[in-house]
Amino acid sequence: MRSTPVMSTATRSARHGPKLGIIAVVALLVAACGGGASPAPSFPAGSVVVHAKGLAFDETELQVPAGTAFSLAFVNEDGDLHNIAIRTEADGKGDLLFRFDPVASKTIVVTAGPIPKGNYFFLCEIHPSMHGTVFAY
Ligand SMILES: [Cu+2]
Repeated sequence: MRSTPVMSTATRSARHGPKLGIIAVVALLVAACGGGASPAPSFPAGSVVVHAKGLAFDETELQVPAGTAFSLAFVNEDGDLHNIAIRTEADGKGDLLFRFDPVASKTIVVTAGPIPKGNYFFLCEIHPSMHGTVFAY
């Protein structure tokens, strides 16, 4: 049963290789754009993923590993500049533990930490109304 479809696929690939290649690329693009809820699969394993859209973060609580560097993937779907700064106190106060420069309409992956175990606060430095809590544990 199984050998018949496999053989016919192989035969089609041989005859229409380039065409199938184009179809595969289109399928990947659709997969990348579709859904929206699930993070893109291209980020490093274990990445903390944050989206910014409509002047809001999609996460208000970030759980990050304490005492070790981690990968932070930031997807800014807005044309507005956004960034993330992690501080020891809310409202942009306290010590600055981490930040990256604002980006617009862009996805970046940065290395953050190490941050000691504890509870912290993150915000967009341009739009302080975009904020949330960081749990390093
Ligand atoms: Cu912002």
